[in-house]
Amino acid sequence: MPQHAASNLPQRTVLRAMTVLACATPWLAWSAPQMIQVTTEAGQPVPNAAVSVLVKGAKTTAAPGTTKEIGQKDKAFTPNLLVIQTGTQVAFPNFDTVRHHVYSFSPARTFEIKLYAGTPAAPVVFDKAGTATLGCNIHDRMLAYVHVVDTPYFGITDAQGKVSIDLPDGEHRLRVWTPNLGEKSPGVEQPLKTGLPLAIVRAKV
Ligand SMILES: [Cu+2]
Repeated sequence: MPQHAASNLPQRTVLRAMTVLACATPWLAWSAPQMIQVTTEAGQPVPNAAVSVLVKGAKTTAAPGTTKEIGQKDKAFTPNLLVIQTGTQVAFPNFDTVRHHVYSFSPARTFEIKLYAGTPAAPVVFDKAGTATLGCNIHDRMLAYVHVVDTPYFGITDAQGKVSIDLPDGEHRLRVWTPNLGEKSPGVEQPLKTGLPLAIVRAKV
């Protein structure tokens, strides 16, 4: 009988420790890939849509030094839509032999990188949620968007309008933004409950 009680004790302690850990860090527990599909109201898949998921308790800003990139190649931005977490810095390497002059007049992030070749020395930090529209002073047709979100959970839909995001189990808020909505729009928001093989978002985007 004493032997039985003794062998039970460590197990119970471990269980209690796991419960405490799970309660203290709910956003780390039970993360799993959640497939999401964005469609129009008529059911047509929406490719190249920015999808972000707001999870209570999750960190709003990126780890210091987080860096992403928008290159310029063949007189185009690549990618032409970048989704990043608040606090991320973006580098703008120029892979063309011609010079570019990248700018944004958007309230989310106003900046200008005057005529340059190669990689400009300093990346641009995006420290506010929202969308910045990017252009080039030399090449009017160059256009890109940096969509900045206050969550580490985000992605961009593929040709089928689908994106897989690793999410903690639970009920969250999902937000979809596309260039059609314009930079002033925060995006279309709706609830998202994890667990379905495919969460379909029908929205006017
Ligand atoms: Cu240019």
